[in-house]
Amino acid sequence: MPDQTRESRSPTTKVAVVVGAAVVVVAAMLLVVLALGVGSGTGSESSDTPVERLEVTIEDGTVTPNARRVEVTEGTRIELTVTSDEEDALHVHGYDEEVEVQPGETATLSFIADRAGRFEIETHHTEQLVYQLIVKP
Ligand SMILES: [Cu+2]
Repeated sequence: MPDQTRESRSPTTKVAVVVGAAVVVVAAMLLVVLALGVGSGTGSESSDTPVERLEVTIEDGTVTPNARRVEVTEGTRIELTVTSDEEDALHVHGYDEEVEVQPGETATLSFIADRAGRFEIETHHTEQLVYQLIVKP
């Protein structure tokens, strides 16, 4: 009889069943999270993404480097670091990425060079051509 079966189950058994079910649910959720985590790691931007670090220094009105040619392949992450003793702005033409820097501070700008071509990186206040970024397909 159903009633007898239910009564024969001790409260401890019921708790054990509930806990067991909860453990299964949590384990399933963990698997999903792990699967998603691994999936995103192999996405468009993984740890394999090449990185080109470019430094810019503005000191006493002099911008370094000056029109330096840099070649990267499409998909490279560009990480620009600007150190300046005056207020200025660094502009990546074509990608239209811009970062402002305050006197005595360091500013960074990071973007993926996902379009081939030749792009000028210049300062806007001191108006100097800093880099010529060549992005190869
Ligand atoms: Cu500009």
